[in-house]
Amino acid sequence: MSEFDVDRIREDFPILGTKPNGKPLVFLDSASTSQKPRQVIKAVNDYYENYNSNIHRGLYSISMKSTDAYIKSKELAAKLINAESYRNIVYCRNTTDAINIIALSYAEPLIKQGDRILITDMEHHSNIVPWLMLARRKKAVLEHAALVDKSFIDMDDFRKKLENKPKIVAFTHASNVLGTINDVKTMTKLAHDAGATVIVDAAQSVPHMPIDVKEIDCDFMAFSSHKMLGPSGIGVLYGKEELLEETTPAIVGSDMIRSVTFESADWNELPWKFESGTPNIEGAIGLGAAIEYLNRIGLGRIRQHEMDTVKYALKRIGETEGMNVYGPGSKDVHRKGGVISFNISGAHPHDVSTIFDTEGIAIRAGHHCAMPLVNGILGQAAVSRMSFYLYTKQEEIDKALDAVEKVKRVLRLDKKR
Ligand code: C6P
Repeated sequence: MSEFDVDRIREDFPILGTKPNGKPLVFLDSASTSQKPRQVIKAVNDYYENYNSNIHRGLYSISMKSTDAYIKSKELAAKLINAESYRNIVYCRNTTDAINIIALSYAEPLIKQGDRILITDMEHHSNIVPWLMLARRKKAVLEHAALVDKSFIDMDDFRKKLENKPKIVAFTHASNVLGTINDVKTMTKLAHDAGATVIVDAAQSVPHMPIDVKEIDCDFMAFSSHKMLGPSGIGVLYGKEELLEETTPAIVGSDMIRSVTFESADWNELPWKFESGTPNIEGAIGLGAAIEYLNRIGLGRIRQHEMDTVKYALKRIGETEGMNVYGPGSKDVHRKGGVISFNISGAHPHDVSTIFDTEGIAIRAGHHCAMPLVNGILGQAAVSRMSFYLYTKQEEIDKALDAVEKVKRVLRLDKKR
């Protein structure tokens, strides 16, 4: 196998050659959204320039071409996560949308007064609020499994809460704040043994590591194209066929219908019955190109590169005074994705981010849409976060650590200590 050549990979990403503040862009915010390679941009352009047309509707050649490209994209998405077929792949807007679709269509009729829904303390708002609203509508109970060491799901607490027989158990595969990679296979098995339906939020895992839904055995999985080199506005809801079959769609109209009269309507076959209205065709085509790109590089190698990057970053941070890191440390790097949240003693994360920006370095600062975790468990109003991807270079970590020193100088933190 050829060497993992980051410089060669970076050539495919036009934006990485730009200088937003007169300084080369150091993009350390891929957990928020990833950059896009030329191959994805070209695939989207090619659709618009050469065969822009609606899918499933036209009996003319360019419409058939766009339909074929749309289905090919779904086949690639299915293969990426080892789903049985493209019938298991529903395209929607993003991870948030996918989880809402499950909550509003599958879970809505299932959950009754007094039922329990179990999530965890490290969830993103997208995997909290749809369940919170459902619990409120049904007078059900939303429970959340605790963490140990402010880093890992407390499996004893998870098991204990499963004794209450929740009907829905939903958890993230990888935390967007801590970086923690959860043992979703074991969690799914435990939840199934307790009789629950399992939803995995894979927004931060599918882009970064090999995933096998058959091995995990989850019932539903959600992820977003924009975090995996693809366009925004398109996301994936994977579902087991029998569950998708038995679910009545919540959003109806247009092509998701087989037949309609003024008295009744019945649904199209899978996966179309969950895709009402004209879908994001260019997004699907771009996502297909993104998956082909990821396959060419290899997700196993991307995961290894990110682990090496995290290891290096944690070592450099360990040598730097005044930095607090959240989530698993160096000894647990095999359980941590390419995400490092940190604070610099005495500096507000918004100031940190602004000062980093003067050096061309993009990081995210705030609650990262995980307020119960950041404000509650970590006890912070906000944290700064660097996140990595296949194009991240070690010298970019060095630049970030130089920027930490600049933060200390600008805010005169050394004098305050
Ligand atoms: N996290 C971040 O900067 P959407 O926005 O629907 O594509 O993804 C939502 C989502 C769901 N689950 C997890 C674990 C996530 O990390 C995200 C998105 C971004 O961390 C934007 S808040």
